[in-house]
Amino acid sequence: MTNVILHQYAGSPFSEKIRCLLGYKEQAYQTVEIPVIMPKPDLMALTGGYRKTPVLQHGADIYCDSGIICRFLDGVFPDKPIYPQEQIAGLTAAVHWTDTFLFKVSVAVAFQPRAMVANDLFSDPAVAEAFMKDRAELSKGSTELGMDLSVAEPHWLQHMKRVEAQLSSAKFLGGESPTILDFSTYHCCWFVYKNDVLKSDLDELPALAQWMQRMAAFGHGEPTTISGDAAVEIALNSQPAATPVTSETSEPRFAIGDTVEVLPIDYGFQPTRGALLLASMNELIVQRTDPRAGDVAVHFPRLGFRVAAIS
Ligand SMILES: N[C@@H](CCC(=O)N[C@@H](CS)C(=O)NCC(=O)O)C(=O)O
Repeated sequence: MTNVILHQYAGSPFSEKIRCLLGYKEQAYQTVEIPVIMPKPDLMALTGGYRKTPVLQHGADIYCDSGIICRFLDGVFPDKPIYPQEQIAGLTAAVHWTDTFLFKVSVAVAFQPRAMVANDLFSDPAVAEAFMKDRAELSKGSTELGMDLSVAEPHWLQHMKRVEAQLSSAKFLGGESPTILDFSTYHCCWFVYKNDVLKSDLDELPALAQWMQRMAAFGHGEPTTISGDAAVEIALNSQPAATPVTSETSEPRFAIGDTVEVLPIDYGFQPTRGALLLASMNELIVQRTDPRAGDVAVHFPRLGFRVAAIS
């Protein structure tokens, strides 16, 4: 078994994308339930700054962002591949739009006032206040998370109708079998329609509702929970598999070995600092040494991240 550890929480849509993929790939894996809001000390020991959810760990290799996590999982569990090469440019663009713009739209739709009554997160005012404060911190300096419902709702409905039309003639968005676009679209739909108040909107979208059932039927694989501390210990007792690669670079401003910081370009601007190991078309890797986790290689997707000098 390839021992992967998913750092996640139950209500996280991007975690659902990964759980669903691990279900499709029929894999056993370990999970760490991480806090929904900061602080996340065990996660920080592994990532060195990146705070979003989910993160995947394989020994001392730490994968930040569902984009690189899905690529890694598809590589180590190659049965039922989800990145058909003959569609790769269009697919990558569609997935990026879905994980950024459509996700932002889905957040506004899922958190609309009529849906809040059925949202457990907001039943305790103190918890709700702490959550809102944390998410304000997450989106500090960014305009990428907030959208008015009056803008979001029509965009959501238009896309759901397009998805309905496409799924009326195919089992999956990828055709006969799912591609990464199915998993990206699914987590946005899951986030909106898991709310009982919004679920009835699916009555108008029967092909989409059936596709959601097909995606849900993949299950979540076989997860076993471990503590955050145990996961940090696993990193400490492992060596990163990633090694420096000088043969290709998507970052002409930096050389392999330079100390840099890597951070998302949309929101959650907490950087991870370390020595650049790889800057390829698909991936960035930095190596860092943590007092608790030891030497770790932290992986990011190239798309949606930037490399900067440490000021
Ligand atoms: N581009 C990231 C987005 C991840 C993201 O925004 N996750 C949300 C939860 S689903 C998050 O990090 N929220 C703040 C937190 O969990 O601290 C990915 O694909 O993994």
